[in-house]
Amino acid sequence: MDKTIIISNRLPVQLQIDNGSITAIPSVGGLATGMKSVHSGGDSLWIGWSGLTNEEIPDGLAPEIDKALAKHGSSKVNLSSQEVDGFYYGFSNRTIWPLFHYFLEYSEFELESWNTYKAVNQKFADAILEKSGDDDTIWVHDYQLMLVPQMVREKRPNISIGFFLHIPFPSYEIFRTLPWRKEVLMGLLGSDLIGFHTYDYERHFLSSVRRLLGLEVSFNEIHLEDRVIKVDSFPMGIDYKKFSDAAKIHDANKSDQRSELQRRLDMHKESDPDAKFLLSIDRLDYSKGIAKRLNAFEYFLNKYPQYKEKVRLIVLAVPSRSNVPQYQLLKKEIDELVGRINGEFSTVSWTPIWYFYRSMPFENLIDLYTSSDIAWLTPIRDGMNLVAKEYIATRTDQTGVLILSEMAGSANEMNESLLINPNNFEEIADTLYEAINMPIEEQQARNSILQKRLERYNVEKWANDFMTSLQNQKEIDYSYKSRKLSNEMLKVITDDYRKSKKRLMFLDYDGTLAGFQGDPQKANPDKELYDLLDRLSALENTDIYLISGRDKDTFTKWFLPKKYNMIVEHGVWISENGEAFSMLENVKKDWMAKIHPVLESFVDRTPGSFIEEKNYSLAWHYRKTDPDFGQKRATELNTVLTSLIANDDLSILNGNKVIEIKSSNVNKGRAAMRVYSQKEYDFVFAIGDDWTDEFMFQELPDSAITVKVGRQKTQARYYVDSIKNVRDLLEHFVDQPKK
Ligand code: GDG
Repeated sequence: MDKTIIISNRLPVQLQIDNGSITAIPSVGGLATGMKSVHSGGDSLWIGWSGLTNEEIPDGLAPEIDKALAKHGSSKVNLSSQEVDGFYYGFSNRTIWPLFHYFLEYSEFELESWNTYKAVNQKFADAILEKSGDDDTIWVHDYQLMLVPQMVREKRPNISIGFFLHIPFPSYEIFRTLPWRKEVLMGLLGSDLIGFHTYDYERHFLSSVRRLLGLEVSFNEIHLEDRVIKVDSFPMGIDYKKFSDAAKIHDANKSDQRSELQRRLDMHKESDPDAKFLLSIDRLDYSKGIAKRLNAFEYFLNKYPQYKEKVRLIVLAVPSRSNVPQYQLLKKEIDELVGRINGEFSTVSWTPIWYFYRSMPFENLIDLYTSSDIAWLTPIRDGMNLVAKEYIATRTDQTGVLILSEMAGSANEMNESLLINPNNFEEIADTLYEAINMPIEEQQARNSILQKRLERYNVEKWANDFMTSLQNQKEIDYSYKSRKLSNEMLKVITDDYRKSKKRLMFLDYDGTLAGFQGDPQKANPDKELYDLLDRLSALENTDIYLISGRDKDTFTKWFLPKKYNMIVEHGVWISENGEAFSMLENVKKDWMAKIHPVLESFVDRTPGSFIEEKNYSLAWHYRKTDPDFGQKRATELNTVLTSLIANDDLSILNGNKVIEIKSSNVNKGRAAMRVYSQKEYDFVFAIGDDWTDEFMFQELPDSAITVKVGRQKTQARYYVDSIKNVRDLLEHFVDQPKK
C-alpha cells in the first residue's frame, strides 16, 4: 500500500529512559498535532532524529528504542554527537537560522559544518530511500533538511516529494551571501511542491531561483529539466479546538482545581482589579526580539508613568539551543535587562516584570493565555508565530488585545490585531497605551473575526491543503508526461513518415535547434547541427524549411551556402534551393520611425537590453537584463506599445525574452500555409519553442505533427523537453530506411 512518509529533524515523540527501560511519549507540539490526519494508521511513517545522540543511547538499548518508536509510527535516524554539533548546532542554527532571519552578522560560513550538514541530510535521505517505495508520498520539513528532496529524487525520480519551510525565506540580497546558495536551492528543487508560510517568502524564493539558477519561472511554477515544481504559500494554523477547549475547561475550574500559578495570578488580579497583565512568550531566541521588548517596556513606563504599579509584564522565555554562543549571550543580556528594569521601577507592592526562564506545562500556558489582558508578541523576524494564534483561540469571552509584530508571518492573517514595527519604541508605547484603554466591545469585535478565521484554517486544514496540492501537482505532472513525445508515439510518427509520399517539415531555429545566447549573433550553428541539417536536406521527397524570426542577413551568412530552404523574419522572406531571398509577403516599414525611439527609451532605462533591427520588424531583447526587472519592463513596454499601435496594422510578439513588433499580416503560420498549399504533402511536421511558433501549430492542418519544445501552454500536439531531444527526434527521420 502507498505510504506517506514525514521527515523532520525531530520526531514527534519524546524518549524517556527509566532504569534501563524505554518509553516513547507523543509530543504535543503544533506540527505533531497538525500532521495527525496525515500521520495516522499503519500507512504512514515519521522519520527523524530521536533527540539522543549515539553516545547517549545506553549500550544495547537501540533495538528497544526502535520498538518503542515503531509503536508511534516513527523511525529514528542515528546521529553521533559530532554530527549533531555540525549539522544542528552548526550549519542549521549558526548559518541558516540567522541568515534566514536577516541576522547576517550572526551567520557563520564554516565549510566543515556545511559538509556535516550534507552528510547528515544524506543520512535522512538514505533512511527515506530504505523505507519508501516509488508510489509513496514524502513530506520533508524545515531548514535542517533542505538537501533531502534532491537526494531522494536522484534515486527515485518518480516519487512525490513535498517540502515545507517553517522559517522565513529571505530576500535574494540576503540569500545570495550564502556560499552554498546554489546547492541549497537545487536541494529544495528536488521537490514537486515547496510550501512557505507567506507569499513574501514564496516570492523571495522564486526570485533567488530565477537569479541564481537562471531557471524559467512562470507564475509560481519552476521548470527544471523534465519536471515542473510548484511553489505556494500555506499559512500554518493551530489546533484551534485544543486551545479553545482547554480554555473553556480552565474557565469552569473551581478555585481548588486551579494551578498554583493560576492562584497567584488571581491573587494579584484581586488585589488591584484595574491592573493589567501583559504577556510575552517565546523561545529564547534573538529573532524573537525579547531584549527589544524589555527596552520598549521601560520606554513605555517612562512615557506613560501613570501605568507604574498598574501593569505587569509576564515574560516566559523558553530555553532553546543553549549550546550556541549567541543564545548564551542573549540569555545573559535578558537576565541583566530584567534585573535592571525591575531594580529601577519596583516598589514594595509591585514588580514590573515577572520573568520565567523555563518551559511550562500546557496547563500553565493556558493559565497565562487566559489571564493576560494583552499578548505582546513582537519578534524582529518570525516565520509564522503560533503563540499569537493560540492566545486568540483561548479568549473564550473574546476579550483581550493582541499586539503583534509586522515582521511575524502571522501578521498577514491577523490584521485585526494591533500591528507594530518592533523597532519603533514610540509606536510600541502608544500601542500599549491604546491596548490598555481599548473598549471591551472593540476587543470583542476584533477577536471574533480572528477566531472565526483561525478556527476555519486550523492546522489540520493546513496539512490537508498541502497534501492535496502535492497530489494535484503529481497529476499535472502525469498529464504533461502523457503528452510528452514517448518512444511509442515516436514509432507511430516515424511509421507515418515512412509510408508518406511527400513530406514537409518546418524547423524553428533559436530555442529549438540551437540554444539561446546573450548575444543572438553568437548562437551560430555548431558542426553537429550542420551535419544533421545536411542529412535532413538530402532526404528524398522531403522539403525541409528553417523557419525563424531572425533577420535575413544572418541566415544568408549561416545557411545560404548550404542551400537549405529558409523562411525568415516571421515570414517576410523566403529562400529555396540556395536562391537569394525574395519577398513572401509585401510589408510596410514606415511605422518603424515611430516605434524605434520608444524602444530606445526602454534600452536607456533597462541595463542589458538592446534593440535588434530587422528589415521589417524591430525587436527589443531583454535576455541579459536582471530577470525580475526585465520582466517588469517587458510588461510596461507591452502596455506602451499596445496603446501606440492601436491604429496601425502591427502586432506585438512576446517571444522568449524578446518583444518584437511587426506587421500583422506576417507570421509563421501564414508563411507555413503558403508553402504547404504549393504541393500535395501527406506528412507535415512543425517544431518550435516560443509563442511565435504557435501560429504554425494553429494554422497547419490537424493531421500535422506539431511539437513544442518545453512545457508551456501550447497548441502543439506533443512536447519535448530540450534541444537535445529535438536533435534526437530529427535523427530518427534521417535514420529511417528508404522505402
Ligand atoms: C518555528 C518558527 C513558526 C512555547 N512555550 C511553551 C510552549 N510553547 C509552544 C507554543 C507554540 C510553540 O511552542 C512555539 O511556536 P512559534 O510558532 O511561536 O515559534 P517557533 O518555536 O520559533 O517555531 C515559527 C513555527 O515554527 C511553525 O511553523 O510559527 O515562526 O520559528 O505552539 O504554544 N509550550 C509549552 N510550554 C511552554 O513553555 N507546553
